[in-house]
Amino acid sequence: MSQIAFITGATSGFGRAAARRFAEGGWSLVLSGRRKERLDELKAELESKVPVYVAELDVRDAKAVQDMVAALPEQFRAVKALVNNAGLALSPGPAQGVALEDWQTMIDTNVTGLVNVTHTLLPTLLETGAGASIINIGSVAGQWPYPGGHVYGATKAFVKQFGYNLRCDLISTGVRVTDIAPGMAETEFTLVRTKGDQSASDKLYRGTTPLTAEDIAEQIFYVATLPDHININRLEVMPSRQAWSSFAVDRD
Ligand code: NDP
Ligand code: 8X3
Repeated sequence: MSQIAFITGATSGFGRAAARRFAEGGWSLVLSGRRKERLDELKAELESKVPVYVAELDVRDAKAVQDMVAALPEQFRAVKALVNNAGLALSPGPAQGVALEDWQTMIDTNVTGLVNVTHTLLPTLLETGAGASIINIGSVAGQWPYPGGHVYGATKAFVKQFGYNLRCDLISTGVRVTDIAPGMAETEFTLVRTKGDQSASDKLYRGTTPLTAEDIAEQIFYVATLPDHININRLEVMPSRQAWSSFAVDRD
């Protein structure tokens, strides 16, 4: 059985940590993202352990995704685990102040991008069959509304429901589908969300204990390496120092 993981958004955060975790587990890696120099650095770091193929890829571009998969060298073709991790949030303020372009970027990346990659790799995963996995990185924001969640949370709700619906169709194929839904985790996520405001990012994580990229990488690897007959449908993971809060009430 092939042991190849295909990870999108491997240049940072969960994706990069997952690449390291799969390498530790002896899996071959197909890694993508838009920042080529970071991909090259990661390849240099990991290729003494396992075979690594890297490709500069913007998941929003369906044709680029198809071309990249079609160009995979033979030894990297039989993908067993697809980790749909590439994604982002933008504009953490109220919906009424957000530029349309930011909503579109989130939809194009978190929804269209994830669909592009899944559609392109589905035939490969079906060929791999029993034990293959599609592991989608959703979010607590796909389940729980919060102020400033607007389109970001809605894209992650799509990720969750798309995965559940895929499971219905893939039931007899052996291909598993999981929505891993992290809560607060310290990565470059908030830096991206605030368009480069390092102090806002530092402030969000200060004085508490967020999840780390490695915590989520461990969950991704766990899901991918479970016995073939087990499908985790959704894994919601929060820091123990994060929880829900009360309903908001507008008062006079
Ligand atoms: P990072 O910003 O650290 O990493 C995001 C990754 O996504 C980068 O590797 C980036 O690569 C890639 N990416 C973004 N846009 C594109 C694109 N158009 N095409 C290809 N790759 C892209 O954040 P995280 O690691 O935290 O985020 C990973 C996933 O986890 C996202 O889907 C996010 O929504 C989700 N998540 C994050 C949480 C958190 O608190 N950190 C909690 C819950 C979910 P590059 O820029 O090089 O293209
Ligand atoms: C990112 C985590 O808590 O900002 O998906 O929604 S949170």
